Amino acid sequence: MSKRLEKLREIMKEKGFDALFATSPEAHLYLSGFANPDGCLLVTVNGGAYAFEDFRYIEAAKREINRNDFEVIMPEGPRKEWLGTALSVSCSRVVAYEDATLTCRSLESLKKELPEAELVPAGDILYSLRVSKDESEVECIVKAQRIAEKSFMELLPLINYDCTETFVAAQLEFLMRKNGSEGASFETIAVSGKNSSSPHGVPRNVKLERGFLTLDFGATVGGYHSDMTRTVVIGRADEKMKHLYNTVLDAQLAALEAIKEGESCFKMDKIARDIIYGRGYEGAFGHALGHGVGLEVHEAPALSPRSGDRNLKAGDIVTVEPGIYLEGKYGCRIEDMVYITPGGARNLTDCTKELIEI
Ligand SMILES: [Mn+2]
Repeated sequence: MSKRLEKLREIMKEKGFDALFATSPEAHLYLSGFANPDGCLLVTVNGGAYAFEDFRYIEAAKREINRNDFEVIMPEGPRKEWLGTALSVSCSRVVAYEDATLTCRSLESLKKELPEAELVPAGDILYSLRVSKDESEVECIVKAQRIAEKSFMELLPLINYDCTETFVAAQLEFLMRKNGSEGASFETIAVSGKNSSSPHGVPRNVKLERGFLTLDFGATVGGYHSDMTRTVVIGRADEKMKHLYNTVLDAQLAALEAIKEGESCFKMDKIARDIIYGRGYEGAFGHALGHGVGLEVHEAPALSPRSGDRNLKAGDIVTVEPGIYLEGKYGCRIEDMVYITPGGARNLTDCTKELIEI
């Protein structure tokens, strides 16, 4: 049995779940190793595990899913029949559902279809497994990151004053696909001039403004995301812009220097925040220092003032992305991804942070 299923069943036993009905694309990929956004899985404690795949996916599912772990089934007829049968043959009464992603409407249908089952929220059970990345997952994320970096370097010579923000975003996404990405990790951010003061600004169909150009983007490999941000300058940076850029960079380098297994997530945020606020930018860093990255581009743990007593653990992959945003003027952010290792940390990002003027 796969380690993931083994661990999942252990936690299910502890929680008193007889079965987990997994409906999110992330859970499907994580547990079965096969991507089907419309498939669903039933993992039982006392019986087997089932992967329900429709006609569009069944051939690939049979090829790619480990049959020692899952019985691969193309369901026919109404769900209450095939799901109900799987539950009754495994004597499953307490059935956990993915409350983080299942819609209210789907839950109501499930309740009607499975009147014998006690439906309970799965809570963090899958997230707690997913947070620690194994070697194969790190490999996917590193591959995605290399694609993103290569694409960024290929993009730079293509940027000129006639480019629009939407063109720059599209070009970067094209380069990532060309270099082997399955898709963009999220809507690519390419914001220039005044638009760069919005941390998650939307690219406009207007020519690049002089000043900062912030590019926040990621590639995906094997369903795993990368995430990076670089800020370059269109034209020349004046002294104030250089001061701001160097403050963001110093804040990031200080956090990167400190980050390692056992350190507190809160403290990592504070190290960067203190530098930024201490140099005259009080209140201008309005988001968290970082977040976990994996099958979703934002997952646990957060490096934030609200991280509580969560400490970094070996296996975590987190971003370190301080920024400074001056309303009505401009903004700047620099983001790397870090893998927390036993006793240390490894920066997964390999890309220049020198101030680039275009
Ligand atoms: Mn990020």
